[in-house]
Amino acid sequence: MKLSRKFLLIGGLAAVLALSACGQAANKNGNNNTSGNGEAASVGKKVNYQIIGIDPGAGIMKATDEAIKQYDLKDWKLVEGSSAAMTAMLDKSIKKKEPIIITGWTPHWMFSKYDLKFLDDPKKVYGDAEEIHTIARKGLKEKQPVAYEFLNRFEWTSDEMGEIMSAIQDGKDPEAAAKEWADSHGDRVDSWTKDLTPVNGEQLKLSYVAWDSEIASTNLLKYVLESKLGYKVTALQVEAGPMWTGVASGDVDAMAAAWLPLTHADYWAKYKDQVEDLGANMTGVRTGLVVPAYVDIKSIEDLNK
Ligand code: PBE
Repeated sequence: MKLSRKFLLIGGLAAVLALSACGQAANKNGNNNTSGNGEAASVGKKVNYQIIGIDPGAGIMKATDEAIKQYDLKDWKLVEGSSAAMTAMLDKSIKKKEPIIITGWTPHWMFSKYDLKFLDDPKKVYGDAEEIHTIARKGLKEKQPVAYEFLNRFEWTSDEMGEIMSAIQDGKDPEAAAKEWADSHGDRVDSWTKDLTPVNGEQLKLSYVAWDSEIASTNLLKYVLESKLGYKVTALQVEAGPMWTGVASGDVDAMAAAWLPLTHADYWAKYKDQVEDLGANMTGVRTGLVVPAYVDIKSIEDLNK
């Protein structure tokens, strides 16, 4: 009887000590802004431990699942949606100056419209600098040599893409924005189409996903193929999986939306033998977790607090 009471007492004392140690640690973190820990905990709570994602087929969704594993973000959920829904939520949060965590990438107009930052990714789950590649169906070179050569030459910069993206964001129809850009950048268009003899209304199919970056590039390709090279182009807006399978099966002639080596690594591994890689049309692109600059955390590691 006496003995067990003593144990209870000791046990109780240990619990009190442990609790007070916890309390101290919490206070310390809460008061210490430079550590970011207290801030991170409240950011998690404020955003309901949700990362706002996009369409489930996007490579960035797979990378974010991986980030949740590798950074041990057990409490966190990745929310599926679309690019448009994600940017709408971003806009709403920024207007209220509330925290939000999204899956983001550059080039994207959101970085010129808002003050945003990528969270550091010390484990490099989102890779290093990525490239956007143009991918053609096998046999396009023989069947449509003019389109093939144009697509093979096509490469531009993220600033150039940004001009079309911002025009679309400002309310311009994507086809009109692409036309306006091409018409005012004749030298760039010439560098891709020089000495190519236009065809006579032949059909060409491109596939793309409704990611803002790819809406810009695909509309530009369609406009140049039609206005300079005589093609009749169908731009099929699909999900990421069908975008790849379309080219692999030969139903689609090409797409300019392959983010490599990491973002679309799974698709590439699956289809690389059934497609032709025409190389990078843009270099130095990036994906990751993005927050408004006023959110006081720095790294994905800060989410695990
Ligand atoms: N993105 C934009 C795509 C590729 C282009 C980064 C959202 C993705 O994650 O698959």
